[in-house]
Amino acid sequence: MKKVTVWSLLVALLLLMAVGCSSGGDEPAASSSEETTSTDTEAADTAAESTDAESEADSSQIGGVLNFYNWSDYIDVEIYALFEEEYGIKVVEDNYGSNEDLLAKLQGGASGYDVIVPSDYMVATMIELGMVGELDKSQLTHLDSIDPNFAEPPFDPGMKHCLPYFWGTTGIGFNWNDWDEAPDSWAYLFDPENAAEFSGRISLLDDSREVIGAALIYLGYSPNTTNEAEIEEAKDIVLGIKEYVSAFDSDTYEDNMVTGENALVLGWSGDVFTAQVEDENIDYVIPIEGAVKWTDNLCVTADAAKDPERMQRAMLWIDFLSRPEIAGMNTNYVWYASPNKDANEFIDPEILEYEAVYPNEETFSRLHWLENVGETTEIYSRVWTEIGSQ
Ligand code: SPD
Repeated sequence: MKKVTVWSLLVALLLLMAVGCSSGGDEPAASSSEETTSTDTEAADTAAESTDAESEADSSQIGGVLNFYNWSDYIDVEIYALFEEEYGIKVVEDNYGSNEDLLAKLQGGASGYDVIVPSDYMVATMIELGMVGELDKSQLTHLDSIDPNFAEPPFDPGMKHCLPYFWGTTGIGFNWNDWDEAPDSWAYLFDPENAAEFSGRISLLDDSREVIGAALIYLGYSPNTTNEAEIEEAKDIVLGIKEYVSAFDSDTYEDNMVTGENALVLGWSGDVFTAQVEDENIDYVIPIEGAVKWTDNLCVTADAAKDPERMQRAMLWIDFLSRPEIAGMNTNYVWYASPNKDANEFIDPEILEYEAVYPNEETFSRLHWLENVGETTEIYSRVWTEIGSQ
């Protein structure tokens, strides 16, 4: 259960009304953005609206199933009902906990997934391996809504394969009951003396690049280093606190913060805010040494892209999630930042002003993207296995 504010209820209600009014009659389906369009560009908007409406009418009630492979707790499930009501397409969701799990599942032969949500560096890997298809941009009607900061991703030039879905950071989740000041350094997590205080109540993400990356940043190195000695040093940092770590977990760590089982976590921003709903003493900090920032992206699997019906459903789904009002509704639920600039008017102002969700420029400058490290991936995997087994 995610944060529910008066604002998000209001936006959700407006959306439900818009979809309710648009289905079932002779009128073409209308998205709620059409109802909130500003007046000074009325003529252009009206033209755009009728084009939108026509394409929605043409493609309405397509039917069938779309298989969505997503991170856990990463969508407002109300969106499934809205999409199904408009297009008759049922979305079936399955979850993974890390980019590496996603890759392994697809490489293992899973061919039924239509839309997947890899992060930045994994998009690059999947493009290289031919595992994602190209988008059919003629079906995507909200490309202009993408914030220019996200519209030229280095891992997918020209957004040829994927559209950004959410972005966020990886930092430290904690409980104010344990602290007078926020633990704003990786040393609070990675220095064994500090970690010992929370023995058995520390959780780290079950994610090789994130855990090793945080340790590398703590050491002053790049989280994308290809220097084996630096990666080995990072391994020793993680092993140095391993006896105090209760779990490597990317799915339930935030729930375990609420129960008090976890006191200190390496976690993703929005997940920790979920826990904050249940306990206002739970908080999240981006360490002063810097941290990882990431973008998760909506991509079509290569298998789906080869099948015109699957491709059509995939494009409709990606386009639907990119509607500003749907993207806004989604952020209001998951508390991850939206790369859709036009969604801002639908996002609860409390979220937009919350610097842990939308970091200020100074903090942003201390954040690093994870990149595809090519052959060094094998070193990260080996080190990760050693961390797990020692
Ligand atoms: N609960 C969903 C969290 C999704 C976070 N994705 C993060 C990817 C970082 N590499």
